[in-house]
Amino acid sequence: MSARGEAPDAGPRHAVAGRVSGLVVAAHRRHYVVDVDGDGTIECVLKGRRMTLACGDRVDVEHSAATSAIVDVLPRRNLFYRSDAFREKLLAANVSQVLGVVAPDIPVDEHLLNRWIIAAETERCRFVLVVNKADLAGSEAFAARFDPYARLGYPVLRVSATQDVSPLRPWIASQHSVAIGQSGMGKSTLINALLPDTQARIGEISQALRSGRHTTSSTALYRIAGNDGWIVDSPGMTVFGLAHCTPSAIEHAFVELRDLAGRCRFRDCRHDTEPGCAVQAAVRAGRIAAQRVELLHALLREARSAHDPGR
Ligand SMILES: Nc1nc2c(ncn2[C@@H]2O[C@H](COP(=O)(O)OP(=O)(O)OP(=O)(O)O)[C@@H](O)[C@H]2O)c(=O)[nH]1
Ligand SMILES: [Mg+2]
Ligand SMILES: [Zn+2]
Repeated sequence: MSARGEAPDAGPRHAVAGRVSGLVVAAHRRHYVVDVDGDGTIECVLKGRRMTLACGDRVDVEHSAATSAIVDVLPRRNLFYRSDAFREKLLAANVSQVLGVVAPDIPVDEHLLNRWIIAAETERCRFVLVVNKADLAGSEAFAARFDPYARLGYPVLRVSATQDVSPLRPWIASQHSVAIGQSGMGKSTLINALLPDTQARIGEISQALRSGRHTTSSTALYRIAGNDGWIVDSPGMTVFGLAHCTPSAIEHAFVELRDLAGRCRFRDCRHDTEPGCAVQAAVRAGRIAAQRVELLHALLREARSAHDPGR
């Protein structure tokens, strides 16, 4: 990886030439760091323009003293990413759990948070909301704001990356997690606290010296010692496009609507003003949040125009 300090320290370099397999642990544009299972790391380029890789991908590398190239990618369980009409931003591959991180000192974009949940559901990942900076004044009242997400079934964990991350520990063991959130919520600090041995690998300090800001600029994967779990740190985001999700995938990602599937009078009900709509009936009865149904409509409008622009 280029020495711009954006990738974590690659650690001891894998020494033996030949074909080896490993795990992508850092990704920045088309440069990657591959962790050769327990035997050092290799900085690689990716040959061929068709593939794009993410942290968490398992790959084969053709390694020599002169160059190292990724020549094959193993099939993925899933790919967690965001997208708009123009491009895709890969966050991690083979993910089992998405950790959405919020904190009381930065205005939370709840629309964004809901998009993370939809993206996690569509990739069949568990979504956990991490309410960080529990040490700050007002944190308890702030955390209460997320009770509706707990009622939907999403774990809401209150932690302090600087004082106590123990409530989060049992949730990350043996999981393949990706931490996402707006900038400054404490994703990198949380990972440092959870995995102290890997602290040196977080490329924050050199970066802070360069720009004066502690911000993550590319994704990086950190293994959990003692099990096969890992956590991916990702750069802070302000948008999360779901252009890759079909309307039906989006509808299915709303957990509270699953029980109502097929209950509307019309099979093609858009849950808007149609008579006999079970979703609107549940909103009137207070069983479903009107805000979530508004979000559903906004996302469906977006998805319909992305997947069928003529409509
Ligand atoms: N008081 C307090 N401060 C915290 C806590 N966690 C993180 N911080 C501070 O919040 C700031 C941002 O933390 P980072 O870990 O860099 O945040 P990030 O989410 O990784 O940000 P990006 O990389 O820009 O996306 C830093 O100054 C941290 O020291 C916490 O639990 N309590
Ligand atoms: Mg960070
Ligand atoms: Zn309906």
